[in-house]
Amino acid sequence: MVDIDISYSKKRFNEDGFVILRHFIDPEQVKEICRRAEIVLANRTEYSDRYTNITKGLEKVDDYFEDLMRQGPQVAILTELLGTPPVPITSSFFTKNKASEEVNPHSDAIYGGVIWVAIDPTNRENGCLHFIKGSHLKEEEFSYLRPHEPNDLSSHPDVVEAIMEPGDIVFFRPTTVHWSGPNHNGLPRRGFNCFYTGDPGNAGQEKELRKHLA
Ligand SMILES: O=C(O)CCC(=O)C(=O)O
Ligand SMILES: [Fe+2]
Repeated sequence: MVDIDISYSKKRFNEDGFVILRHFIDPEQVKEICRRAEIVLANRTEYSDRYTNITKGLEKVDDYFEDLMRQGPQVAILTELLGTPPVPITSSFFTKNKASEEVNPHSDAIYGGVIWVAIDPTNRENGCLHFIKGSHLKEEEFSYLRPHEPNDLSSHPDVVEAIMEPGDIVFFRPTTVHWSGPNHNGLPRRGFNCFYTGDPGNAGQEKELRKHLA
């Protein structure tokens, strides 16, 4: 892990609704996440009706992911960013092999925080994440968005392309609007995500909500 300017990261997280930290997960751990997630994917028997490319609940299949959600290096940072210890809900793997596997603009939930770790280099060509800066402060304006409904926000003035290298991590507020476009060049684009709620009182509710969101 590299040196982190926590007050700058907090500022970005609070003002923009997300912050990217470079080289956060060390290469050996990125490989291990990928190796174990690929095993879960190879053995899965249940598929989401809407998405072929999202596998949730990795922690139910492999305790490694339960430990990583609870004790990984992201937990200390997220605690700082949220000002409260995050409550882990689920961890997921997002692949993107076909151009059709788009995740349309959406927000994830109301409370807590989300992390997404790049397993492969990701950019516009293979369908990187995009965020609308500051959208977490405009919940009403974006409340119509659903991950399965196309809405083109690509020319929004506050859009940011999250170009990332393996081991880079993005921390974002679940209310920050985000999406990922088509994979144009077919290069692998895998990401590991953990979703946390910030308020233990909401854990059950958020788990329910998370079932329906990307
Ligand atoms: O990786 C993707 O394509 C979408 C990720 C996402 O929606 C999330 O991490 O909440
Ligand atoms: Fe999402």
